[in-house]
Amino acid sequence: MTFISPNAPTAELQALDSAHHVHPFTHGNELAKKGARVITRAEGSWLTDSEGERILDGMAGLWCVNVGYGRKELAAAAARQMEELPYYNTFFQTTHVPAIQLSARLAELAPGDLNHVFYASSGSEANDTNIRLVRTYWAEKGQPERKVIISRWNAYHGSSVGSASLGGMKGMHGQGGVIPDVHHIDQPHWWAEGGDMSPEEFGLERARQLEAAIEEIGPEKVAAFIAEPIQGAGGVIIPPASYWPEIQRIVDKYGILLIADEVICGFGRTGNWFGSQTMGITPHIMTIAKGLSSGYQPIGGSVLCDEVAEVIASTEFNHGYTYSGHPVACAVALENLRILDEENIVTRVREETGPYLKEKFESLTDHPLVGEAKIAGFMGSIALTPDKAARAPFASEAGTVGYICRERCFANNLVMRHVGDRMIISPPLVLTKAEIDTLIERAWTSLDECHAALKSEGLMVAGQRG
Ligand code: PXG
Repeated sequence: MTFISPNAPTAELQALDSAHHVHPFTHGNELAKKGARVITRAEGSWLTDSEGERILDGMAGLWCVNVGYGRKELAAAAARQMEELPYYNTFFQTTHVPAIQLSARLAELAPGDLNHVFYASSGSEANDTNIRLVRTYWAEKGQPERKVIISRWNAYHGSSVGSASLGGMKGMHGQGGVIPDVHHIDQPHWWAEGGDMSPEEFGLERARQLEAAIEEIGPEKVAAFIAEPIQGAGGVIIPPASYWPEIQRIVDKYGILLIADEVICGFGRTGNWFGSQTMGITPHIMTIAKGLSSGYQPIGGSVLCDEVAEVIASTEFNHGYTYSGHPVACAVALENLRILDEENIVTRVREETGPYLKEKFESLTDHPLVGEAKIAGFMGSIALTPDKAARAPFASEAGTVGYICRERCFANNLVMRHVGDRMIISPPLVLTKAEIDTLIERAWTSLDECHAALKSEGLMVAGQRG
């Protein structure tokens, strides 16, 4: 057997990685030329790589490490549970204490009568659950023709074929196809698509596409509308204030189910326990994952309101995963929720560090490359533009400039992602004010360097607004 020391030289680790490891959402041959960055440790909001560099993690991993890295209580909760009961399933009329405890706690935390949890190991699995769940719900209510789920272009709901079909990422649809009976409407992305409308007019216009779609498909065929309270992977798109109230009105008018995908927005990210609270909406189902365990264990789920749970309970629900309600994952999630609560992390994001970050983050609009900087709680994005007044995109292929900016961030030891030519942050919720200052300083330096590179490469050229 090959023995690979964790302290092996970076180049050796990279060579083995590219020889045997297929990475998600990665062009394999390009990565092989460059070598992956090898992360070896992490503490608080800081990563360490195999070269010993300390990197500020402006993305909390993949939007998930809400309580920060290195929490020994979470390691201890996992170890305790592994010793006591490392695995048992929740099929066949069986349960265990961690699943009972976590479900009861989630019922307390979730708004309104969202009191029932079906577990999965990821957001993708949970959204696959939702597809079967809403169709079963309507079938049990005697309306089996209600199958269509309406979603939005540029939404992200997961990577399995079912959940990616709900999502609105065309690149994913193109590889492997989509399932039937999913319909997409446009996203409420005012900066890029709002034209000459005010944000409020545009928000209403986009919300009313839901009503038009329901009418076109036939209200008797529509099962549900799914959306992230704030789109995350699509580029942190905070909808105009007019959007969600109008969506809620339409959902109520037609009596369809509202699924709020809280995989990113949940567990404090927007300054409340759930993004639905921040946006003032009342979903029938919430998708959860990521911050539920702060990424320390793979766990997700669907949280159901009383009525949906009651209807589903009236039949045998032919659905489940080996790891639905995994005891170690549940124990870690429960401990994570205790930390979020007892250390007032959510309240701090809402009342203290969130407002501080907002002020600093919005000041990035003073930078010549930044068209807008929008943030809700601890999820924010900036639009890079060659012409602020025109809200113009770059003439170069979307993502060219964002990639250059992201590479500058990496070089300055800051993880800030790009989605097209939008830069996004979603840091651990424990980020301190001093670390917020560091994040903003590094972002500013990276923007300066990106700006200089664009000028020297002749890329400061405006294209046509979509
Ligand atoms: N819903 C939402 C809103 C998500 O953001 C999922 C579902 C799927 O969750 P799982 O656990 O199956 O990955 C997500 C995941 C990115 C990125 O690059 C975003 C996600 C996952 C991976 C990468 O922004 N979001």
